[in-house]
Amino acid sequence: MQKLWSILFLGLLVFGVWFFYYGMTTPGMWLPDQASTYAHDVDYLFNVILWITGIAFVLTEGALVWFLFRYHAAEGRKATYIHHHTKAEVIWTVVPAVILAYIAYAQYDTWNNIKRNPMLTGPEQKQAMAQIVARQFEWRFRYAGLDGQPGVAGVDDDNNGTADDWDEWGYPGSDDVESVNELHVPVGEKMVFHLRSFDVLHSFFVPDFRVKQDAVPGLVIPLWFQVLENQLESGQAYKDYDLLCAELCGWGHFKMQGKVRVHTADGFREWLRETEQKYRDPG
Ligand SMILES: [Cu+2]
Repeated sequence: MQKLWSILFLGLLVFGVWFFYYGMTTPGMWLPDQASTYAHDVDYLFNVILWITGIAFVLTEGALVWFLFRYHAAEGRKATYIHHHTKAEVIWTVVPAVILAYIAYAQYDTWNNIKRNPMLTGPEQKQAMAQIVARQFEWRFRYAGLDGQPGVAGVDDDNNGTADDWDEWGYPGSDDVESVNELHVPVGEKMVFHLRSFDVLHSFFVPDFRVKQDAVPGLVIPLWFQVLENQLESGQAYKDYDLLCAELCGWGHFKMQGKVRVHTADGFREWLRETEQKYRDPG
């Protein structure tokens, strides 16, 4: 019976490793395109952690199989109960501690670049291109417009990341525009966004960009990304990417999906101009 179990667990080990190998080597089954500047760094960390956990899985599962196979009860032996083993305890404390310390060290630059970039906070912060408002169950985007200034240029230009930056939306003289479930951005530019929630927790998730950020009611959370120039082939006007909500936010969570349309730099400005024109002259 123990032999059967050891074969079963060995099968799980072999299947698990094969399944990962199959996924990694089959086009379209593994990670999505690396479409943003930091996608590569995020994937590197993902792979580092996958290898560490993968090796731990093979070792522990292998040990399980070996012990099942080698020490079965049929021989009439009793298990030994060991109460205290300093050497073993030191090993299983130090090894994970070293691994965790390494992961903390390895992710530091990437985390800093994505979450604590000077573009987002402090004196060097960059003007947000748009505000993203998540609500049950849609995404709403308000763009600062061609003047790069939410509301009316010259009025409340502090860009301090609070809601009031966007309160002048629709004021006379403002060139801000809005879109729903379709975020328009230019290729190759560093862009900052202010993420807010209208009601509950949501999560702004663009898999190809490796962007995932919770939207929290009451907070204005800055985020940034830069789409790689090579995403648009020459002559291509735009390309669409999936946008999802990655936080279970209610019954309609499943339909809280949209797209990010990446334009050429000129095409994006043209879109802003055209959309603003429609606002001014709806007929
Ligand atoms: Cu949601």
